[in-house]
Amino acid sequence: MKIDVLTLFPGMFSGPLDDSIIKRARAEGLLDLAVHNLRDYTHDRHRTVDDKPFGGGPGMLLKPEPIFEAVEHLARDQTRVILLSPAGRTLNQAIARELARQEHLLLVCGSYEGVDERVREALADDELSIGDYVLTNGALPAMVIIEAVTRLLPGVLGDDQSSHDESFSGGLLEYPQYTRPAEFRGLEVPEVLLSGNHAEIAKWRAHQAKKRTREQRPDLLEQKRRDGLME
Ligand code: 9D3
Repeated sequence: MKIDVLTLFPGMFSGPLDDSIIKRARAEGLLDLAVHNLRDYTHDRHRTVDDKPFGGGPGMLLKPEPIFEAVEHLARDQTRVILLSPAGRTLNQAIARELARQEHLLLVCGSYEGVDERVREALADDELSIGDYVLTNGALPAMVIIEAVTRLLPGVLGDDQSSHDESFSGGLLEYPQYTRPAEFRGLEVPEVLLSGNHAEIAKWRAHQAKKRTREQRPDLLEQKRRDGLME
């Protein structure tokens, strides 16, 4: 897969993408990633990327010309152009899986100022947020998407991990897990896990997963009910 990123902060991308699974995916040619500075698509002496909103109001907006020029330069027929903004659909595992099937992603990072609406109207195939909190720009969200998508590309992770994901995507949080020692600073591993009784262990895990989901993420149980996956 090819991923291009368009950002005002290309420097933020060195480090996170040079490590771990993304580093390996790039080295093995499974991921071709390039980060582009939006200012390189300006033509004036000050490399201007923003301007005041028509109609007034606080702050500035990313102006359309540099973004249009950059996208027209970088996009091909198969490209999915994704605008990152707090007003987008919220990223989830289903969206990550869909993005992982694309040939080419072009991630356009928003900035605190917001973008001229014509970018949305005429350029973006999709608008994504990573959650309901305010960041200063779309660079970290772009890296989150790159990470979530890259680990789903064929050959990046072992089969083990992929099948494990499927069960998480089944809609519950994970059950509690323990490793040695069986007692640590007076904290004990639940007896059933040491019992060797695999039927009992499976029952315990299912119960714990459901309890944890009810306590931490009741919205996931509600979603399963709506999807008709329960009882
Ligand atoms: C001033 C009103 N703001 C709307 C809440 C405008 C605004 C705030 C922050 C516009 C852009 C930004 C910068 N954030 C992103 O570009 C962004 C983001 C985010 O802040 N949270 C979660 N996901 C994303 S994806 C891009």
